[in-house]
Amino acid sequence: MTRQRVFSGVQPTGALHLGNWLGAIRNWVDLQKTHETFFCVVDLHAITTPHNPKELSENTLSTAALYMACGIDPELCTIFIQSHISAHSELCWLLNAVTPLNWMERMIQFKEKAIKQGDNVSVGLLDYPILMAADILLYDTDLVPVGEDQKQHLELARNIAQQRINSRFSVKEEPIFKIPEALIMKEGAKIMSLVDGRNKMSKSDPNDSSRITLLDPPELITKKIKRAKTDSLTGLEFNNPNRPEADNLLGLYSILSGLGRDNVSKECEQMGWGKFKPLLADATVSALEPIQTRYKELIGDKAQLIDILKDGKNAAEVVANSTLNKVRKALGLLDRH
Ligand code: AQP
Repeated sequence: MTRQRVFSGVQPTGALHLGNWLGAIRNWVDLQKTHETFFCVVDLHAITTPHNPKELSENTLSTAALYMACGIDPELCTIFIQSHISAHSELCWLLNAVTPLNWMERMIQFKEKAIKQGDNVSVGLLDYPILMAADILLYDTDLVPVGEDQKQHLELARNIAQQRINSRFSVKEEPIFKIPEALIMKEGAKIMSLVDGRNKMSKSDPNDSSRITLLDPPELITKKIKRAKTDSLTGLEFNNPNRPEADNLLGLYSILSGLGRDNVSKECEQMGWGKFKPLLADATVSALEPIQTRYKELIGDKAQLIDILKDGKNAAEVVANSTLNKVRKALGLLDRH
């Protein structure tokens, strides 16, 4: 039986944090055992906001190493760098040509990120969801693991595929693109900032104390948790809309300790913040320790890492080029071979 295909990626816009791990990569580790998986470091997305070139290449390699340190296994999945396969940019252009501008102007993430950047908003930022559509559609993807924040982008990819390509250009009703479905992930889907429980933890938040990165040393983790925003109440609880920090930190503790929500609910219902924070710090340090150890080994052998990414590129490119050629042909571009 053929396995369903999954595609996903993370932008190398900075050090990966607990949100990227618990909301995305951790789920990929399970998916690679049951699905055919393509995991990509989406470096072309990372240049749509202001960036430092030297940091970008370092972050690209370290993101790939972190995927593997978290348990992504190149024997089970295809792991590669987006910009190494030119079909991503080319399909993006083809999709640009058929997508109405007003579909793009509705994208919430664009509006949010554009506000932060004032006059410096690039066309690339507006185009980001079309590049994402190209990423997904190139691999005949069945399922895309998405958090709440990416649902709108996946819907756009589906609409472009169905309404702007398949229904207009398919010959003999044979669809050009497979229409991908969202795979909504379970508990821990959204990890919030340590300095404001109403905002998500993010790589690009200028405040370093807002996130715990996967490579933070134990002392720094403890310090960040000690400083994390709390409230003046004793006893921690889930799901109280007036206590977003309690919900977030308790949620983190339940996942990182492996105890689960019911157990930590009981354990912490009478607990004060002073007692809780060291527990959370210890659980975080212990959960990250094996990832950090494995990361050091991987990043210490760059030649091997680059070989793995080359193999991934070669495998992914065959699939990507085959889809791209189908689209080129359907749109009437003269065969280049
Ligand atoms: N706080 C979060 N909680 C749960 N999941 C999260 N993800 C990101 N932040 C959280 C998930 O990580 C994957 C990769 O995200 P991305 O790098 O492509 O872009 P992003 O969602 O915009 O992530 P960041 O960390 O906030 O990066 P910047 O600051 O560069 O925009 C996605 O699956 C996402 O859901």
